[in-house]
Amino acid sequence: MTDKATAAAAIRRMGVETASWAYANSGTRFKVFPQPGVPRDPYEKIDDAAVVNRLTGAAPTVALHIPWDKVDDYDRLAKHAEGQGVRIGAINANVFQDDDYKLGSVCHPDPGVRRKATDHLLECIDIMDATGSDTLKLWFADGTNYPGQDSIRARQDRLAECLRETYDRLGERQRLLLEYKLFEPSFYTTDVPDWGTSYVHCLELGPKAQVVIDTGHHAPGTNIEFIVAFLLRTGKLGGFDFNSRFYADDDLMVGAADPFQLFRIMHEIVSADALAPEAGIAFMLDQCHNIEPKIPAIIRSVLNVQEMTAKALNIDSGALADAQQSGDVLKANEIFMDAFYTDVRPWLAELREEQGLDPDPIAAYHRSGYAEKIAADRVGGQQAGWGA
Ligand code: PSV
Ligand code: MN
Ligand code: MN
Repeated sequence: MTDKATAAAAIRRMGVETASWAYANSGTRFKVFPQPGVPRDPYEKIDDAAVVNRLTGAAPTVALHIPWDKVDDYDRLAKHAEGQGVRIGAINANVFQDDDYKLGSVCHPDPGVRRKATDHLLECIDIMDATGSDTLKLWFADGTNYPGQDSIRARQDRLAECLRETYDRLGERQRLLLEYKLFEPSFYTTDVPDWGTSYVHCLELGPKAQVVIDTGHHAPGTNIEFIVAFLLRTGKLGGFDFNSRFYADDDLMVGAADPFQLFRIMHEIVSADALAPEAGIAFMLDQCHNIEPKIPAIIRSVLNVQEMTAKALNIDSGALADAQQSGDVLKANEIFMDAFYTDVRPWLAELREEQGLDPDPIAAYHRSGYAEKIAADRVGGQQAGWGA
């Protein structure tokens, strides 16, 4: 078991990255229900992210999505973030919303479309340079809908070529994270459908390329913590897009559908000593708050990650190792479950008070008047995906 002081220090240092698009209006393909007070531009998204960080003390960075967060002056945007006490996190590229991308982007059969897509990825690295971001996050909607539609193998070659050009443009302290997703929007083949495909491309590219695990992007029943353990062991885990799923890419709040899974994932992180920021694992949220108010939902998500991490830190690792070594299956499982069932919320509330934070960040948000203020000030808030 990590001693209390060490566990407290680990929790205090852990940062959860929130996503700019989660502060904007979102919905399903059936309906977007607009909410009062949502940001009208990237500056206001950063303002909301800063509120989450101030209340939780645990969300120091915010991811951008280009071109949804396109601005004229990225240096100014980064300075605005800094002034609000947060930093720009991963830059998410978007090569899925133009008409040109109907048959794919970096895997498209037309070299002209691949050029356009790759140029966008390079532009995202320029934005990293301007904002101080060290992470390029790539998710490709590429794939096919019908057998015979395109060559599966040629598409892999095209992907590798575009990734190579992008990788070679990365600066010394920059990296690329390649995200996989089982299906959707393509339904027959997806060009990066699983961690294995992502892993092999990252391996070919080099040390600055790593896999990002979006917890919602797997087949039902997939053992995600196994993937976490495997990638950690090989130094190829770059981070997470956390969210919850009941069916597919539901993008619900992390820890809502299956807190036990989140605990198991965080146990792999803790036991591999990969929690500290120096380990380079990005704990990002990739969620959409379609019916619940966004800022409190994001606060709740940050707290859920914190809670399952605290439980993982609470595992009696010495006793667990002994039980494992002696083959005491029941004891090992009991130790594991004990930590999961132990309520760490009072301890986390104490920690917050020690940091000068409100022990209940959601109640503090409701008391702050911020929701009323933005509802009055901001008229015509953006939809996630605006301008793209
Ligand atoms: C689409 O599934 C997706 O949710 C991916 O997870 C990306 O990370 C995100 O959109 C933003 O592009
Ligand atoms: Mn994602
Ligand atoms: Mn997704």
